[in-house]
Amino acid sequence: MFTETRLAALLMSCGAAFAAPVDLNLVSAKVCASGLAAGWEHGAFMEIFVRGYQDSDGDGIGDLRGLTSRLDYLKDLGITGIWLMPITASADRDHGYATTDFRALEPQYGTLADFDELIQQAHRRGIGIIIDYVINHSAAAHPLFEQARQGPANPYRDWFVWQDPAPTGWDIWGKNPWTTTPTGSYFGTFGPHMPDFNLRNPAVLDYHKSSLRFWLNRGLDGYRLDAVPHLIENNAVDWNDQPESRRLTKELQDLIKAYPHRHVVCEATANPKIYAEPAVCGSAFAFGLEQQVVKAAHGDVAAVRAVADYFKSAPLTVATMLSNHDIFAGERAWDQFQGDERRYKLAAATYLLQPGTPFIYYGEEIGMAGAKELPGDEPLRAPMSWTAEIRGFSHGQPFRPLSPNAATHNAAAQARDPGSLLNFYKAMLKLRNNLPSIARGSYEAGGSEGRVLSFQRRLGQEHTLVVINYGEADATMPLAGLPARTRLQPAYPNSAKPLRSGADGSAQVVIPGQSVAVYRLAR
Ligand SMILES: [Ca+2]
Ligand SMILES: [Ca+2]
Repeated sequence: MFTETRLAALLMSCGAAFAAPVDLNLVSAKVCASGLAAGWEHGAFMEIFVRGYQDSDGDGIGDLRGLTSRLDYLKDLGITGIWLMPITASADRDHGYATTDFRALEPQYGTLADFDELIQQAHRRGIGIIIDYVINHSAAAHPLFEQARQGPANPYRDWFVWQDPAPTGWDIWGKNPWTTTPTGSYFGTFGPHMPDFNLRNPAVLDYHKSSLRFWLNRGLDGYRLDAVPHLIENNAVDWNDQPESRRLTKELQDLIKAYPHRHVVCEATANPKIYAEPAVCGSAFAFGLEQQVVKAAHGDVAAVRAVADYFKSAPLTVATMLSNHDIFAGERAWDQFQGDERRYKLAAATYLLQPGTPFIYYGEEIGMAGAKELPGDEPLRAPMSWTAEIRGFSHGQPFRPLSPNAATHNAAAQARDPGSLLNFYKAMLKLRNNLPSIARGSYEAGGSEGRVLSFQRRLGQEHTLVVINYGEADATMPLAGLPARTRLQPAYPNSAKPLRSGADGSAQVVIPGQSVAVYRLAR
């Protein structure tokens, strides 16, 4: 039974260091306070790879203390949320998706005290932190899997998916997901190094739920749930996005949101629009949209139309992006635009002004290029280019070489240049943070005319109009569906001329080539 003292202690404990082990069966979930105001999750997020962000102790590896020291940069940029790629202990010692302990930090990243300090300092700046959680699989080096592979009699055998002999007919992205060992065959959607958990086993699910609570109880603001359409498989044909996986995702969303002001976003490549619905995950990355945005910024007329139409059928709760840490979502934006900053800015404006929660990939805001000579997807995860030299990231030998354009495109140089990508991102985020209709309003009158896109956003009395011309030539865009005889005041850029709608709610805007304009409608 809760006494007021007990309640007060619990409220205080969120985000503070714990003196004693946490009760993993906490009924207290509903009273664990948030360090953030309601609605914080509608701001822009930064996706951060801790290993590549900021090294604080000279070992060449980014860490939590380093990240904490960069929170002022993120706040100044206008970021209100951070997604950390896995920070739990991993076997890969790189991206971190091969987990070896779901309740311990990657030792190279720091201590639980560092984690608590990061959460506190972020909250002090109005920034929330969500972390990656990989429920589908562990590393093959996870102690529980090492137990399971000892044989059918091991108590943890049924924590993973075993068959003997391996079934036939399976093909996941061109590969057989079954791996044969001397004691039987196990299933791994993403390969032999990442065995899938048996999420039909209630003990496994309880273990993961407790692990999710472990971090929430410390004051964490939510999760990015990895690969959720792969949680549960039925057979060689019915393995992707099964009804059981959707139901389980909803269960996890409910657990997390039982804590106040927590946020959940899912990686669900199979069906982002469905997973973004409240009935499944509540938010999911809008995979596919990023390709259309890049094409539109290159002037592809069909893509401009696709971008105009996207939010006519997508929930406004999707998470948008230009690219991320996975190569299937494209190269770093710099490489996709071959350094064409005008097109780069148009793409950024598109997803930062449209609905959805935008996730900026660290370094994107300064035009960081991929380190192309590296193998696999490593080019996407170079150390952040804080300055022209590596010293901005680490005083030691960095774990990976700097991005090839760090000499010109680094945070320090970009901050000094008024026309830089960094200052453009800042201007777009300022619009988002100052105009609630842009951050969380409706999507109305979305349309395109050739290479020009326009749409309106509305929240309560606030009403905004966004026009983006992806073409190189100036263009005249006819507008309809505006309130009659209303003045449209430029919100961006300051040099734009005010507009006025006619008695029939129409207007015309002349928009220079490769530019963006935002207007506020007078009440
Ligand atoms: Ca370090
Ligand atoms: Ca699975």
